[in-house]
Amino acid sequence: MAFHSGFVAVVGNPNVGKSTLINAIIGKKVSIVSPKPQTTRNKILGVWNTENYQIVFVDTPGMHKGSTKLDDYMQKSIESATEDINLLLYVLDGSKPLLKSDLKKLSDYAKNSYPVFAVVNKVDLTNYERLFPELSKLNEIENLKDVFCISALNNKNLEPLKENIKKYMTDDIKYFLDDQLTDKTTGFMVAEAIREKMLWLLSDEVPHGVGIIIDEMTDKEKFEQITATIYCEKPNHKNIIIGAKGAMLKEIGKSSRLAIEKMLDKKVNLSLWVKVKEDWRNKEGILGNIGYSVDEL
Ligand SMILES: Nc1nc2c(ncn2[C@@H]2O[C@H](COP(=O)(O)OP(=O)(O)OP(=O)(O)O)[C@@H](O)[C@H]2O)c(=O)[nH]1
Ligand SMILES: [Mg+2]
Repeated sequence: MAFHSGFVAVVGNPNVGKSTLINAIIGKKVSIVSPKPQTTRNKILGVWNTENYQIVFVDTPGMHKGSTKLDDYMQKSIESATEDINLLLYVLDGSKPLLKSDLKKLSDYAKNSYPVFAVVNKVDLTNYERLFPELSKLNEIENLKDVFCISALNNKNLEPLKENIKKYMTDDIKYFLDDQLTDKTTGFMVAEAIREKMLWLLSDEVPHGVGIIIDEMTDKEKFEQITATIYCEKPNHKNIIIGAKGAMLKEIGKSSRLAIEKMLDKKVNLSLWVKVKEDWRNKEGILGNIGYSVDEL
């Protein structure tokens, strides 16, 4: 059988399960996941290799309206993710009523030259009696190639989706080496692992105002020395991140370290520092330093 490859952009509202879906298809963790919206901030490529296919998934931030420069960057990431693709997956949360705005965005995407699938996720949280009338609304969208009902979290119904994705992979170029899982650096993955733990451990706006810079990653043979600075927006956020007698920072450090050790398959010594940079999400310079540079899109 001939070799085929291609790019699949994955878009949708925040928190619908885009990153969970990509991780489930690839079978490895490429993109962080949390119950909070706006978990993904970058365009992240995740490579799925099979014997005859190389399929590059493009994870994107959830579509949302926001006023900071970081929000602008996230919006631009979505736009640049849909350039030169072979297929687009529009992910919806099947446990919630279908929004008019979703139907509008879906039909706009369906007007493009690439094929579009609607992927209704989280069907484990609902029943088909409720879902069917919603699905009929999707059937009215012109040019929509197909609709899939899945549960990314439970790996349910992924096979038909995966098989149909393959049908649209028409390139014959190997874009990535077999062992390359993503376009991102190890430093980026480490910073994301820390941010993921913070999204799970901290509430409300605190983790949304967090940005991480890896200051040092040194191979010390028996372990990896990693030093990172956590930037937050306000002095009281810094107090929350550190916690009483440093308890929260200790917890963040421990859970991040375990995740990073698993990722690097190596012991890790993780030193975390917390600094305040007022309103950094609106500061071009620091945005670029933290990994949100528009020039790199
Ligand atoms: N019950 C259920 N939960 C799911 C499913 N898929 C994802 N989730 C949960 O939904 C939440 C959001 O998942 P993510 O994968 O981070 O969603 P996302 O669309 O990438 O979110 P953003 O990056 O913020 O746009 C997490 O708590 C997931 O565990 C599913 O099929 N069923
Ligand atoms: Mg995501």
